[in-house]
Amino acid sequence: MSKNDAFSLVIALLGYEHIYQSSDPHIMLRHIFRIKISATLLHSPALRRTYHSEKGVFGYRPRPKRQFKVSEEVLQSRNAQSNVYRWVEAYRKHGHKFANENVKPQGLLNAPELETTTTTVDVLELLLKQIYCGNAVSAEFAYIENLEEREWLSKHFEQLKTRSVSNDARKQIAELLIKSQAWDNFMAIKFPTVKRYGGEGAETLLAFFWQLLRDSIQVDLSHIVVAMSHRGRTALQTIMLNMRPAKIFRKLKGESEFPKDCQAMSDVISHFHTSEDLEIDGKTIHFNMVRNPSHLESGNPVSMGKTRSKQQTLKDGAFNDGNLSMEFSSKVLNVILHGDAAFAGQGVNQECLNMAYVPHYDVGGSLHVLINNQVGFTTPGERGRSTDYASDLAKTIQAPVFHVNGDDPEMLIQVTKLAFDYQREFRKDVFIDLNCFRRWGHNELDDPTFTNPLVYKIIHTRKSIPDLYTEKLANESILTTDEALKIRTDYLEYLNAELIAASEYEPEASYFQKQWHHITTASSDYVTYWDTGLDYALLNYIGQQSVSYPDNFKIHPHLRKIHVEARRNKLNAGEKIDWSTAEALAIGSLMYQGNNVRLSGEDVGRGTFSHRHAMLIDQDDNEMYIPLNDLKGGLGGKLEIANSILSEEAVLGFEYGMAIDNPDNLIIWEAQFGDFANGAQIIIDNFIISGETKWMDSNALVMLLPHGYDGAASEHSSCRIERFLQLCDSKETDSDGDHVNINIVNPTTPAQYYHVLRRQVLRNFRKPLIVVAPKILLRLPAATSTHVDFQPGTKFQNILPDVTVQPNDVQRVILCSGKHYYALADERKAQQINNSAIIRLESLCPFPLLELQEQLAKYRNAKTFVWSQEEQRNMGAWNFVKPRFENLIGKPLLYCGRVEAPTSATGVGKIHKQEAEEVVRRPFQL
Ligand SMILES: Cc1ncc(C[n+]2csc(CCOP(=O)(O)OP(=O)(O)O)c2C)c(N)n1
Ligand SMILES: [Mg+2]
Repeated sequence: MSKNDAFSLVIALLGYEHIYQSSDPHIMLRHIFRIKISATLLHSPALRRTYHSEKGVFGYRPRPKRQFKVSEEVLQSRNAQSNVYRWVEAYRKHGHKFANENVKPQGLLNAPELETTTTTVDVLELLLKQIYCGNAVSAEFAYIENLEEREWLSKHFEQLKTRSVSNDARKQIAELLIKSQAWDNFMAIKFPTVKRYGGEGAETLLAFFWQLLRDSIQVDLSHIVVAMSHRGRTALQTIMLNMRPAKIFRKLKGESEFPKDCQAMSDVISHFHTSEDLEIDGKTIHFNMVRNPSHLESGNPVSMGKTRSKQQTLKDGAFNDGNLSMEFSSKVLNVILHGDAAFAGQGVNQECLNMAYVPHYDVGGSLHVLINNQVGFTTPGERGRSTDYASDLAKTIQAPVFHVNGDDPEMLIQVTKLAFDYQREFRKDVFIDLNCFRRWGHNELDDPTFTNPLVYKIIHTRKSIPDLYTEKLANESILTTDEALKIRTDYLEYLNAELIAASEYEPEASYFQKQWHHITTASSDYVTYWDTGLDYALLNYIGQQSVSYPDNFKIHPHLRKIHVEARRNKLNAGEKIDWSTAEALAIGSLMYQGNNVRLSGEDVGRGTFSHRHAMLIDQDDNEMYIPLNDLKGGLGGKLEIANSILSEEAVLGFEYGMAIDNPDNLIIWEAQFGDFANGAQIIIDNFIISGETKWMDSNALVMLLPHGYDGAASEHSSCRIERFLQLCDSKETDSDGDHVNINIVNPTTPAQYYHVLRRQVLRNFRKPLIVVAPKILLRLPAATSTHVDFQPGTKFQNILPDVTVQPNDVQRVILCSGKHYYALADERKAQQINNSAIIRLESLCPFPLLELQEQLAKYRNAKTFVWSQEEQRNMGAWNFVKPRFENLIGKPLLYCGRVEAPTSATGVGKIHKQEAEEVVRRPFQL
């Protein structure tokens, strides 16, 4: 092929042939470069995204752009030996396929790039084979784009096998492995029917934690936050994390893990959590292992959120207001342990990884370990995933993966150190894929040979990892067989003593301590009321600040009119205060009082309905500005605006993790439309709804769920109120107290919304809050408040009474909730009806019994009681309100609303209109 032909081919391949007619290849090349340069210009920071925060905003500082160059000398030598260099690179890329760290995924053994015909490179080949295709470890990082990282990884990985582990460390590791085996043996004998999800086959994991703790104290970390599923969890907790075995034994004898006077319903042993100060080589580090619900991997985002909350509380990393050059935490590390099947199978992992480097969700990289026993329940790898390795998802965020043979604890120690150092250096996620096995059936009670007979033939004839390792140390005269035996017998003796002690063991209260010390359990006997009003002068200042910006800030002209000036006028007049202003007043006033507020969800900064504008964007340079963070005076709370990735499960899990960590931060998550929350159902069911009851983990997480039938068809109309009502533990036959598991409100005025938000962190107890949030009320003139609704002495009202009717005239009482009220009120006015009262249930849970009784007592002549809703009969609050009304008020309640349907709203405009007219007309006619 001639030179010109070659260039023509390149041009054709690049798709430029329609532009380049020139026959001179050099001219063509210049054109190509010019095109590339202009494309680069388009990617300049100012134009890269629709908005950004290159200068940093609260909770975010841009990751630094590091300058990296391979030295001239190295480059020259690589150029001179380009074939050899390519060949070395091929080993770096493909070596893992031939490494023998354990069973290889099928179909990997192919890499012609590794072949060579020269003999002069024999020594090099040997070395490369040893490093990249060895027995105990292999690495994948060739897909990482960043050259500096690749260079760093090859350098450090190539030195890995030259490092050694001290004999003292080896003895300590052997002790951990022996204890781990003894723990599982003891449990098998004493509690043969318990599903313990033993660590047998993966005992090496303890070596990971041994090294992790030592690395962590070396760099002065103060906290490690860990998510971990069932496998080997209790062994780790009892052997390394100071959990008294008596606590587990007591539980297995049918008692609670909580003190006697505690109401918690509690959980199984493989879900126990740890919050413990560990002493390591004279230093203290706090180890927090988050709860592990049965839904595998769902605790991962929770641990990320908890990590970030701790970073915030410690004013660490981007939260450090003194050291403005700090981007990353220096104090708190997130560690996540996965099962192989669950890691590949559960979508929340993709969401978590996708979130890893996103501003306001970045925890500075997590350290991951896959406990890869190469089976999930009965499912082998090739039926459990489409990828070669169980860890392949890691590649989506270019995280390096180290595959380690679980038979080699010393290699795991080296790799742990390498992974830790990488995480510290680049503050990115990194994975250790611990190839191991599972000695018994999934939960020890079932028989693995039904489905995996051949593998289990091998497993049942091979020695255990602890036995192999102690034999090795005995052969090297580092730990004698007698010493190993003594470790085991001493430990079994200790476990026996703990078993006896279990009947006397009294668990200590581990809740409402440290940062939670001022929080208490809510009363189950009564509902409390909280004065959440404030002087209007202060609110006016806060409101004005919420739409202020620096002189040189170029605001969007339309926004200046409809948002900034409109809000200023409303505040000055003290009336017609709308929803988003009330929200700003609630958030700003909490900040003024010292609470941090975090608002997270898709597009929350602007707001789905373009009503919030809590962040403003400079029209000249795309920079973001958050007015409330420049509040003067007050106690300095900050607002974090976290525009999230398009995920519900991981993001809500993250926010829950933040909310259980610090009771003084108000964490608000907003769904784009209410029923998108169903993508986070696992987080809702297993954590938010039940976390306090199971685990004594209170939280005041707020979920804003836009709801309301407005012709936008099924998914956008309903937040599925009925589901949340089904999930709450409000009583059907008795009055509720503050102790209900969640608060569900459907506020109809901005002031009500303001009070209910403020109440969240001003009370002395914490409850998750579900807000059935508005769409049309955001701008409905009737749905506005005046300054008196915010003044001291005002509070959230569980019911909004009817103040327009003469009580004695009332023959019909219509109960409703939410925006439907305004349609009913309009209809009553249009029909000139004066014998019907309309009562708004603003709180659904707790059910506002007292207030309802009080209101109904006013209407002595009322004979008809109607529940009116716009939702279908099998949806909305009807099925919740009916039994409570009839049981507790003692009168029959009639239904008025849409008929039963499998979907929440029609997609046909005309039908929607007919239905909408019908649901407001009929309550007055029944
Ligand atoms: C979300 C979810 N789906 C299903 C299950 C039921 N289940 C429990 S353990 C398990 C297998 C897990 O395999 P793996 O992740 O490899 O962990 P291993 O038990 O092998 O350590 C399954 C399917 C579950 N707990 N959670
Ligand atoms: Mg597994």
